[in-house]
Amino acid sequence: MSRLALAFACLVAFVLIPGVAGSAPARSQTSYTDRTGEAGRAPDIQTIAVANDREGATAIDIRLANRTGPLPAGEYLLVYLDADGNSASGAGSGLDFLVEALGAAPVAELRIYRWDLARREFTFDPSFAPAYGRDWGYSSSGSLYRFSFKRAVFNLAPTFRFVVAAESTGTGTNFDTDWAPDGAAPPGTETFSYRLDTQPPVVRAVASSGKRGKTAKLSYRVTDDSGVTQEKIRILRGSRVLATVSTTPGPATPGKSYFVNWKIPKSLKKGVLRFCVTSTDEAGFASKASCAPLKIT
Ligand SMILES: [Ca+2]
Ligand SMILES: [Ca+2]
Ligand SMILES: [Ca+2]
Repeated sequence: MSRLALAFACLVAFVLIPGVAGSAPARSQTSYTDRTGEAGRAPDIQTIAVANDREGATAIDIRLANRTGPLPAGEYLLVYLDADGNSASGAGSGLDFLVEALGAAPVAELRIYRWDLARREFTFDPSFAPAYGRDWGYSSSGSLYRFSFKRAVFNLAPTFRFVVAAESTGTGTNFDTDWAPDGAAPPGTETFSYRLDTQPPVVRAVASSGKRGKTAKLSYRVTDDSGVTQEKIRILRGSRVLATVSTTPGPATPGKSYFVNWKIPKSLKKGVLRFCVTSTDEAGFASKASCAPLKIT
């Protein structure tokens, strides 16, 4: 599968022709969708996007279909976390923590609750409060509402699960709630699952060849725990970089071969060059370089 070239730098006046076939859509995060129009008076969850960086800082971005700006008083956004990824610990389907943002424009009130096995309820845990703003936080921008936290705050398992709820209080105990996923509504058992990107990609360049004046396919294999990477390919004679090709983010599927196109200048001498591939994922991890011969005929 060809990789789309993002940009190129051209040294010694070489011409680069980026690969054009089989482009993959860029993906910066894992996205989840919820129905709209089913929330009653509650904030209506439309999409949720989760991403993490290489320090383990994780963001859950909730897009609401029917709200913009800070939530008003009486409305809540709730994120339940199955932090240990173990359905046997925690409430219901295994939910260990509850992060609550209570709308009270312009500044929301934030609280973290921990599942209390003895009391069979989520109990406010004030020990999280001092780290607010440093290790975890909440913000909103337009119709996007973000919960963010470092992995260590909840000791997140590599694959953790979560549920989002949006609530609006009516009179007395009269709540409207939008659950995502729908099947999480009590006594539901459904959750979303997110796999943290914790490992750098592994890339292997594969010996390639091409004729002068023609387009060479520079081949490689790449895998990553996120499934999405982008590559930088350098073409070298000795230690001298003749050209560089970069790709846009695309799938990194085990067992698949990828390539970028490089137009070999007619003036290039026959012989064996080298090309080296490095891969980065969207969390910011970088692979070691892998190099292979590039035979010019
Ligand atoms: Ca919804
Ligand atoms: Ca659990
Ligand atoms: Ca990774």
